[in-house]
Amino acid sequence: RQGPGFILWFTGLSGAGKSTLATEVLRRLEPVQRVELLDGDEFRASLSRGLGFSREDREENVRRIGYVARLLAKHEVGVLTAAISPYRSSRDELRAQATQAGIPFLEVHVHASLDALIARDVKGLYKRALAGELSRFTGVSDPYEPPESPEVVVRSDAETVVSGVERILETLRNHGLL
Ligand code: GGZ
Repeated sequence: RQGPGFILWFTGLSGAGKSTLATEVLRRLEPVQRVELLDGDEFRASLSRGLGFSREDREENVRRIGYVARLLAKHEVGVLTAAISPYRSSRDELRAQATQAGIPFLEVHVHASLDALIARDVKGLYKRALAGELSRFTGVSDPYEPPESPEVVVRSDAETVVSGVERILETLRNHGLL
């Protein structure tokens, strides 16, 4: 079975679990739908190589991810993206462009408290940011604007990955995309 294309846009702080959730949703969709995951980290090593973390560079990175997402979704691919995408205006612009192209755009806010992220700190980035060794680190020394009406909110500090994944799949079902 091949469903329609869509963009499932994950947004949230570093370490909140965007990639983990997106990877798991991808795995669940693969048997029934052509799917692709566009990860911020991978983009920054390829199409967005050389971009830094200024507002301009982040917006450019997000625009590029959005552009590729639209190309794929136009051809019935279910596209999952996992980038911090901290600016509301950037995300809203992508939503408008997708909507105009007839592509369903669903935002997933992956949320955890800063305390939880600092306690977890898998990559040690928060420690470095708090020590002042990383400038412009989202949530510590750079802004994050949470979405105002995301289709899904996953509280990754209060719910299991399985539960988050189920609610995301349920939302896709409710939108007739699964
Ligand atoms: C935020 C940073 C920074 C700064 C390096 N701020 O958890 P990670 O490590 O693997 O994912 C983060 C990634 C952020 O890239 P994105 O493309 O998702 O960001 S954006 O949407 O804002 O363009 C983090 C790492 O890069 N990283 N420095 N200063 N995250």
